[in-house]
This record gives sequence, structure tokens and C-alpha cells, in this order.
Amino acid sequence: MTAARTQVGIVGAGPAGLLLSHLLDLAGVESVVLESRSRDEIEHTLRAGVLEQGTVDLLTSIGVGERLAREGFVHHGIELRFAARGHRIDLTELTGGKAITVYAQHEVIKDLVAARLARNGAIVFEAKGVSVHGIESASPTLRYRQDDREETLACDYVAGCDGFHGVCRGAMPDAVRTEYLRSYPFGWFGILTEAPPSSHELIYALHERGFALVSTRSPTIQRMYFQCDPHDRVEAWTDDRIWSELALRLETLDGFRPHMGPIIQKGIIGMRSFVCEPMQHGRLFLAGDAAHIVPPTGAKGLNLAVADVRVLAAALADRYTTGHDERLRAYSATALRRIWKAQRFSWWMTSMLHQFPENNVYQRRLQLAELDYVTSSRAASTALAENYVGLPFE
Ligand code: FAS
Ligand code: PHB
Repeated sequence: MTAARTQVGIVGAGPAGLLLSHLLDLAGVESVVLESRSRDEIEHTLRAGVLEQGTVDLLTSIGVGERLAREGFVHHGIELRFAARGHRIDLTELTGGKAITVYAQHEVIKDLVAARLARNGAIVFEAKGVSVHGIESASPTLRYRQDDREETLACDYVAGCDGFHGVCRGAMPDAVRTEYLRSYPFGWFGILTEAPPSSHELIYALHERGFALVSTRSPTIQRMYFQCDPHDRVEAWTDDRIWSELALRLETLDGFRPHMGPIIQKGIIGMRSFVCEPMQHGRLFLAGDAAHIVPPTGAKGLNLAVADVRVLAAALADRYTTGHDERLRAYSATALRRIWKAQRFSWWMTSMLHQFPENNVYQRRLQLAELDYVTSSRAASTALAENYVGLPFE
């Protein structure tokens, strides 16, 4: 067994873990990232697609925004489509100049890994069987196996950035954790297709058959989703059946049809809203999906992870540079204020834009009234826009 030491041990090299490591490095704080998968795997895992204005500004300010500026697609509006009509929400006009950028999460991962390695950042890939010890002591440790060698990493603090299915949240005693959960009776069937864009902005559609979303990845690769049974099987959906369903759900009075092409990736994403409180215990701090999950309808997941580590990095830097730990002790409360507002928005967008099997005709009619109000009231569309582009950082 070999033992090493660092200031902050970070579990997980997703957006939360990698960005935290970079922000700490810029503040002169040492860290080591332990990632269970290979570099190739994490750089090719398909996930989120929308970056809030604040996320783009932060990545740019720390020197990780150059390819994002070149290859990302800045969008100034989105379309809400219902009753076979589209209604544009002018994000930029309603928020005094903000926008979103469509840039795949795995591209952000590639940029962050490159930035870490360029600064000799320590990322241990394929670190297996990570376990967390001594978080109630002043010297927690992380144990893991690499190449069949048992390793130990001693640290001052542990950042649990290992996602919803990681091990860090479970390292907090059950007695101190409160978990809030809402599951949804549907999932999203996601596809990647080789085709030109079907629209110049994202389309969020509610049809009587269910939700559909038109997004993009590049001029030749498009990302689309439609609401499905969470227990459905990918094999049950041929390309023809997928295109037929998307065409139905996206239909408009003027005959809209999505540009079709070979489908090169298919997958089903489960839907849940989840928060673990508090997000810290002893020397362990949770960030990102390790602490919370949102349904992707509001495009918040990745952006919340960024907001968490922005707060955590500043609090840890404060601790090391001034010796004061007030911000560190307040991390969970500070992060949770923004998290719960994003939980609300993601739940609201999901409730407004999906068919719920248990809804009666009155509730379905109420959904259409909600959409009619949001798209016809400046106050209501401003509320949607300011949440969608991202609320100001705390
Ligand atoms: P992540 O899950 O991204 O990263 C955790 C990292 O920790 C992973 O690299 C994992 O390999 C590693 N890890 C896990 N357990 C470990 C262990 N025991 N030891 C060491 N390493 C470990 N959000 C959106 O906004 N829009 C979307 O369309 C969208 N689609 C999604 C689709 C899927 C299938 C999933 C699962 C999530 C999706 N999300 C979406 C949410 C997603 O983008 C997350 O919010 C985002 O990845 C959160 O980043 P992290 O907190 O870093 O967690
Ligand atoms: C995506 O492009 O993957 C995407 C866009 C918007 C969402 C969710 C996912 O709300």
C-alpha cells in the first residue's frame, strides 16, 4: 500500500470534480481527483447540452472557454410549442442581454481535463473501490485500488463529486441526512441523429401524446428527446417508429417536420427530483449530482454542479488563505438556496410540459392554460427566461 497526501481529495471527475480541482488550483490549493472510469469513458459520456450564461462566463474567466466560444452555439431564445403552434421566448430581450450556449457536457469534460493536465493537475483515472474514512476527524482519508495496488490518500477535506450513484453521500451518517425525492412516471428517450438542424433554437413541445424536445450538437448532429415509459426498452423503438413519434409530437398547423437522418445513439434517461440536506458533514462536502438531481427539462443539472463548486472552491480557498472557515461552515446553506430555486424551476417546467398518466381532463386543460399564460404574459415569460439563462450566482 502506498500513501499520499493532498489538501483536498476530490472523488469524481465529472463537471463538479474537475471544475473544483481547477478553481482550487487557481487559488493555490492542492487537490487530487479520484475517478473510477477511464479518461476516454468520461470524455465520451453523453449528458447535458445547455450551459447557462454564468457557467459560460465562469469557464471563460478561468481559461477553459476558448473551444466553447469557437464551437458552442449561442441561443437567444427558445420555442414553447403546444396546440400545434410555436411561441418564442426571447431570452436575451427578457433578461437584458443574457443567453444560453448549446455545448455538450462531454466537450466541457474534455476541456476541463485538458486544462487540468496542462497545469499538471492530479487526476487518478480508473481508481477503483474508492472508500471514504475519518470525515469526522481532522484527517480524513480516501482508499482505492489502482492496477491492483491498494492506495491511500490522506487529505484535509474530501469533496464528494461522484454523482448520484457515487459513494460519498453514503459516507454521511443516515442520522444527519434528510433526503427529498420526487420520482416522475416517465423518462426521456434520447437520440443523436446525423441530420441538419430542424430549427435554429430549442423546441420544447407538449403534445397530447407527450413531451418532445429538439436540441442540437453541431450543424450535422442533432439531439432530440421524447417522453417515454421509464420502463420502456430501447430495442422496442426502431428508427422509423422514433421518427414517426417525433413528427406527431412536433406537428404544427404549418406542417413542421423534423429533419430525419440515421440515428447513431439511443438511450432512456430516468426522471427524478432529489436533494440531500445538508451537503456537508465534518470534513466531507458534497457537490453536484452527489447532492441533488433535477429532471433535465430545465437544463439545470450541469449548471447546478458548476454553481456548487464555485461556492465550495471560494470557501476552501478562504480557509487556506485566511484561516477563517465561516464560508466553509456556511457552504451547504449557501448552495442550497440556489439549488432549491433550480429544483422548483425544473419541477415547474417538467409539470407544465409532460403528460402525467394520473392527470384528469381538468389538469390537462390547466397545463394548456399555464402555457398560454407563460407565452402571452411578459411577466410570466420573463420569470421563465431569468431561470432558464440562470439566476445570478449567490
Ligand atoms: P457526474 O455524474 O457528471 O460525474 C460524477 C463522476 O464521478 C463520474 O465521472 C463518475 O464516473 C465518477 N464516479 C462515480 N462514482 C465514483 C466512485 N465511487 N469513485 C470514483 N469516481 C466515481 N443535465 C442537463 O442539464 N441536461 C441533460 O440533458 C442531462 N442529461 C443527462 C443524462 C444522463 C444519462 C444523466 C445521468 C444525467 C444527465 N444530466 C443532464 C445531468 C448531468 O448533466 C449532471 O447534472 C452532471 O453530470 C452533474 O455533474 P457531476 O455532479 O460532476 O456528476
Ligand atoms: C440537450 O441538448 O441535451 C438538452 C437541452 C435542453 C434540455 C435538456 C437537454 O432541457
